[in-house]
Amino acid sequence: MATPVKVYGPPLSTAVSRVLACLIEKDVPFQVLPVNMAKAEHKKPDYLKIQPFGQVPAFQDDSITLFESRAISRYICDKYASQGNRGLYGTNPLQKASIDQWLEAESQSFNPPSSVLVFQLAFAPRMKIKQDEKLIKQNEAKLAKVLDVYDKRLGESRYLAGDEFSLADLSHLPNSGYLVDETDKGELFESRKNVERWWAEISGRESWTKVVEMRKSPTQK
Ligand SMILES: N[C@@H](CCC(=O)N[C@@H](CS)C(=O)NCC(=O)O)C(=O)O
Repeated sequence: MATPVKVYGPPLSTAVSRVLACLIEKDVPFQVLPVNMAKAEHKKPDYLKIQPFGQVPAFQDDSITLFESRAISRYICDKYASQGNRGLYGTNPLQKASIDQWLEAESQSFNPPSSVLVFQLAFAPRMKIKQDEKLIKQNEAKLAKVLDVYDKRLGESRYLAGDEFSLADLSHLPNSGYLVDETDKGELFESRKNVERWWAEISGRESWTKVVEMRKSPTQK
């Protein structure tokens, strides 16, 4: 049996869970290696050798180590193209271009406001950090504008990059999951009928429910 790939970091992290959902979609055996962020293990010299920015996740497959969750996910799709969900990153240049376009939209337009909201509303209270109301308001308004664009797009096609679920949709799961399940901002999704339909479809995927389950395990935090 092939050696499992290694993912360093807790499934509670949005970026780690993006990679885990991708591995599960692609049926790639993996091992999650704990990085104790409370003890700043992600800033220690040994860890910085594989993730020089001191963040999670880091990833290892045979002799290659990678960081950046979206780059890792693209690698997994290309390296394991013939197994699991084969269309996850498209099967021709046209599909790939559309998936890349929406992956960029996720990373450049959706992620900035949504990650601020996730930190402020879901993580800051757990970490006993004071919330910044002004920042929350500003980023809610930014995210609303992004979701207006998504709502229009999702009125034209079932998923962001076309009629099939793809890496572009998957990449939205981690931040959206926290916003809908653990904050009072789920209304941003529910008030837009196409976004609401899309969210119900993508969040119900077996790969994502498995990642959410992994977060509940005390050894995986
Ligand atoms: N763009 C990076 C972001 C990674 C990231 O922000 N990771 C967070 C956890 S979700 C982290 O390690 N935060 C701790 C820190 O920055 O010190 C990726 O997608 O992999």
